[in-house]
Amino acid sequence: MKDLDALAKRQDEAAHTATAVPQIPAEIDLTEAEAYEVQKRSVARRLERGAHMVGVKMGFTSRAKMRQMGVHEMIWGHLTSDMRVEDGGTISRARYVHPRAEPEIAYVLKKRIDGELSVAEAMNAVEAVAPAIEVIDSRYENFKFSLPDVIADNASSSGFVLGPWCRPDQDVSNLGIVMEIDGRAVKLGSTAAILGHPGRALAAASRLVTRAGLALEAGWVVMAGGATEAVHLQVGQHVRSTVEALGRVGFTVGE
Ligand code: OOG
Ligand code: MG
Repeated sequence: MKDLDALAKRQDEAAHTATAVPQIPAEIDLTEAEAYEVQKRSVARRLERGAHMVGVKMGFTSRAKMRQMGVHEMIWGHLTSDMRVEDGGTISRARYVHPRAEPEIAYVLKKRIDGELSVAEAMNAVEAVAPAIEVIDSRYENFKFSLPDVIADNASSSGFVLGPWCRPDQDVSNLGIVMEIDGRAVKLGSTAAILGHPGRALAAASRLVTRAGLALEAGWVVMAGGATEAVHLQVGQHVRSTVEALGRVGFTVGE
């Protein structure tokens, strides 16, 4: 018998205490479905401490991300209220194991999505779109993981920053992105890197998340996935991402 509860507790404690853990032993041979069950149970422990669900994140929706991490399948994770970082705010480096930042865009939903939608249908459910940065932090040593490992670890998600909300009826298929650290451009990209159109990440969320038995609720945020590779973060850095036509979003890394 695989002890999914024990794995959930281990992943939750690793995240909660910012302590790296070894990868899940290969002998356990965790399936993808079991890994999502571990993710769900580990997030449930966080919800018991008082956080609430605010959305989902998609992962590995761009080739740059797949290549950087060596994982070639789309994944998703839960976003909880305690992960939200204010735009212009400061994160505490001490609360993470080895944080990285990646430029994304985020959607907020005006309608509940409880089944698989086409891109056009999914975009109809969108209230607004915003430039966003995800702070990822694998709880595994050396930021190394297999597909089931990263799924069990809530898809490395640990923080998200949302910029200004913009009208949803503009074309977001190919907007330039510049991510800067301390005013120096470190990553250049385009929203087109996200599955050719970031709306596809939302359609994919409707498929994968509802298949897992969870609906996407009105008011929830959906992060479309990193458009470029993620960059390591260090104390004192100021990170900013600017998305053409949408605006900018940023934060500072404190101790
Ligand atoms: C896994 C999470 C992937 C994305 O945007 O592609 C992700 C990781 O890279 O650690 O968040
Ligand atoms: Mg991401």
